[in-house]
Amino acid sequence: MNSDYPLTTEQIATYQRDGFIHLPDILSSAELAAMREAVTSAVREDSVNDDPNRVKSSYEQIFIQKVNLWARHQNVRPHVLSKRFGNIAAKLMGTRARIWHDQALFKEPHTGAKTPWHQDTPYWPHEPKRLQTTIWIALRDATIQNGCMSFLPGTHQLLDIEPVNLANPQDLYDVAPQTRGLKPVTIELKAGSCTFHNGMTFHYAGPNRSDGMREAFAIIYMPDGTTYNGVGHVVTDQVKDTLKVGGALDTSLFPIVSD
Ligand SMILES: O=C(O)CCC(=O)C(=O)O
Repeated sequence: MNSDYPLTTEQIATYQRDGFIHLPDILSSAELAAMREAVTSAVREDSVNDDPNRVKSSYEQIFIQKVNLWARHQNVRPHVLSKRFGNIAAKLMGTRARIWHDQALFKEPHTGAKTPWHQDTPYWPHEPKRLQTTIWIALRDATIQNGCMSFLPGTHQLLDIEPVNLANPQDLYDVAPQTRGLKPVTIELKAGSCTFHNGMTFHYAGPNRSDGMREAFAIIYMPDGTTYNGVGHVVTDQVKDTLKVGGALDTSLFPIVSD
């Protein structure tokens, strides 16, 4: 997991122009099998107390989301701390990369709802917000039928848009009229392949209309030097006492993962 993935200067330029990139075969089949096993076991363990018969909120209907697995599950750690991914994130951002958090995103068969168009970074207690990047790894093939992702090219340049409420989404053209006329790029992924997207790029995933779980694992990176602005977030709220508003997010929960 620490061997380098060759990234060309064209790929870096494409990412910086569009705000996302598709990188095929980021994992060997053995690495994919190990990651799938680690992540699916962690999701299973973290779900033991969830009542399967509860009425799900509209947010919970989008996906099963388990955050920061690496901090609780030994088997997930090496995947999240992977230098291969961290070095790609650093090259795309143009700075050293720290982990912000990871998340399993499992869209349930038939019932998994669409993930509305949104940007990510506005939800995060970070300053500045321009470069954060997410690797979204397909643990099973991600297809149009089971809810693969789509991106709006160039929208990472839109820095002042009101955050979309994922539970009760506003119309994309109301929050970001500048996106009218842009053509979404939909990317189906083979298991073991990934996309990277800038946290400001508008993205979307369709509902899961298939018989199988859409299993994805995302690792989110922030540039070294990103500071904490004190806004509430599930990752930082748990360690609030160790953080200073205006101070760098540089504790052991946010390790450097690039050379
Ligand atoms: O997995 C999904 O449906 C959406 C993922 C997403 O929004 C993200 O990784 O930022």
